[in-house]
Amino acid sequence: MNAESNRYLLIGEFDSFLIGLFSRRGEVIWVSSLEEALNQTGAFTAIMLEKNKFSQEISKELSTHYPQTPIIVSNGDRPNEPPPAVRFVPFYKLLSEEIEREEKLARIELRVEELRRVHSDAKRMLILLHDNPDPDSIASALALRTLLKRNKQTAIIGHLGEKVSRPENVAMIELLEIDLEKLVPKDLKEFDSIALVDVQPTFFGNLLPEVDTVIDHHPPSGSYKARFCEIKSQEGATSTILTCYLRAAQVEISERLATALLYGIKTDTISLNRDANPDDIEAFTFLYPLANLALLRRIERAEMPPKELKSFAQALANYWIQNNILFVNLGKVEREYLIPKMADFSIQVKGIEWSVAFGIVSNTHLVISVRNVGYVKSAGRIVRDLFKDIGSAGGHRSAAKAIVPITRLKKVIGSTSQASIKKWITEIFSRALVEKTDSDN
Ligand SMILES: [Mn+2]
Repeated sequence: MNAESNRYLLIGEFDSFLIGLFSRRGEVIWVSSLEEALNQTGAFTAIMLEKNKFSQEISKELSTHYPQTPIIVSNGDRPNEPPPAVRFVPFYKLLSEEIEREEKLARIELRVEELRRVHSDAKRMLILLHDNPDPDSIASALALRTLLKRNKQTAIIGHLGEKVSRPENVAMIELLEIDLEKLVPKDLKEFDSIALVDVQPTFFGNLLPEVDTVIDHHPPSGSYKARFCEIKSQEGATSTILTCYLRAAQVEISERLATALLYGIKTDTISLNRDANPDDIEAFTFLYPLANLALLRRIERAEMPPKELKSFAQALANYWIQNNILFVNLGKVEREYLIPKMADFSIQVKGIEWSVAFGIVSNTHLVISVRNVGYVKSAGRIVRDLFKDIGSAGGHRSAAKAIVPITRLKKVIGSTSQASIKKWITEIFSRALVEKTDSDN
């Protein structure tokens, strides 16, 4: 937000340096009473209320008068039943960058109130997902249900597609005890309101010209009517949007919900590598300590079906070694975790210093996992040097990973055939690792 457009309404006794601080961020209107505050014209970025001025009544009057304006109470203790969109911020935070975060959260909280109003009259609502429910959509639905203070009787999570079959998604549904209903189009009439998460109405053709809510991170698609619409295509996952909502509304996030949301962000951003922005990272960092990581590992390492075991074994049988680097090409894989698993396995081979396992995930990305024995060059630095300009890459000393979109790969090596990928990977790693070793000595 730029300083010229910021306007702050400060009510009460504030220290002059606090006033000074706010003047640097925008225009400050400083008043001492509620009457004066209600006499102002124009809109405000935020209202700062000194703690002695706060009461439920005053905040109610202010939010009626300035309906779209966050209210921040300085140094106030949070009452047991705080009014919506009022935040209680310790004094020191008013002096720091955190005040901008608090303002942002307060603005989001106003959006949450709007969203809650849209569904407040519905006895039984539907949270509808796309036809192939994935972790991001399922987690977002759970989060929306929690945000709207509903349960599985009053908010049904459903989809119109086939039965979920992808092993991790099945594991997620089972281990987190998620009730997902398979519906047919005529069922849609049975609900008092409909919210779409991680998808937009146009996905369903002409079936849903009008819905109550749309929350999605895909680019805006076509035209439709929605009473509440939040499309944030800059976010890597819908789970990020909902995590932000839950935080802003200060809703307690259970371990189960945190695990689901963390997994949703992780899968949609390929572990924060694809299309992840600072909001995704912030949501991820916030959820991480709340989630059950043991459970998450069980979901991610959902049983390996025999078909996968076979392709794993076949890929391994065709390994090749060059300059003490063991390479394995997994070809097209459905589940990304097979690639790091293969790299981990291959580094155990005697005499090998590096292992490089790679494969194409969801037909869209080449994923490369690199391991080393630890006393050589940093794996993280090697992959960053090799891939930072054409994809995302990172890691630490002995383990690293790179992701290259197939479209970029095609531009770089001129083809996306298995043979050319294999040749390219072998060449660039051999060159980089031999060169690096030489320049070390
Ligand atoms: Mn998504």
